[in-house]
Amino acid sequence: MTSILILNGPNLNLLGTRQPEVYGAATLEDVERMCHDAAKTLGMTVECAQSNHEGILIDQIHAAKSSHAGIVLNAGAYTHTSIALMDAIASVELPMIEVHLSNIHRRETFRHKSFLAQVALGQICGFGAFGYVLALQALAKHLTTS
Ligand code: CA2
Repeated sequence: MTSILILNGPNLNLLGTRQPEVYGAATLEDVERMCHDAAKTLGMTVECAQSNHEGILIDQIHAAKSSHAGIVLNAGAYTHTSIALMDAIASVELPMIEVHLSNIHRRETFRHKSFLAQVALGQICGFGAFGYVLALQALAKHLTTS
């Protein structure tokens, strides 16, 4: 069965504990449960991981090459800074969809730049936790038509 890696970056382990007006009320556990449920409906499976460390995220992206057909990535603030994560995604040549809970384009200008967008199949932002479900739907469609 097609497997997708759901990878969350720094501070996203704090979801649901603070700033619900920005990131919603769902916890990371809620988000991961939504992903498992959505994947089941789409005939896929997901593995969920989160790290606050850039190098660990890079290792997880490298490891995905041998076990996953695609990646849903919310790299948190590394989105706006990390050429290393961009290179890691480019190196594995897996379809990646960039997800953000908030609409990064309506926020501070430093959040408008994404180093990941240029190696992403697409970007989904502003729909809260539902964005992960949309990303899984888009990956399912991509993987069956490409
Ligand atoms: O909107 C998103 O999903 C972000 O990737 C979230 C990042 C932010 O740096 C990006 O610009 C946009 C921050 C995640 C922090 O998450 C927290 C959640 C609850 C409490 C504190 C932080």
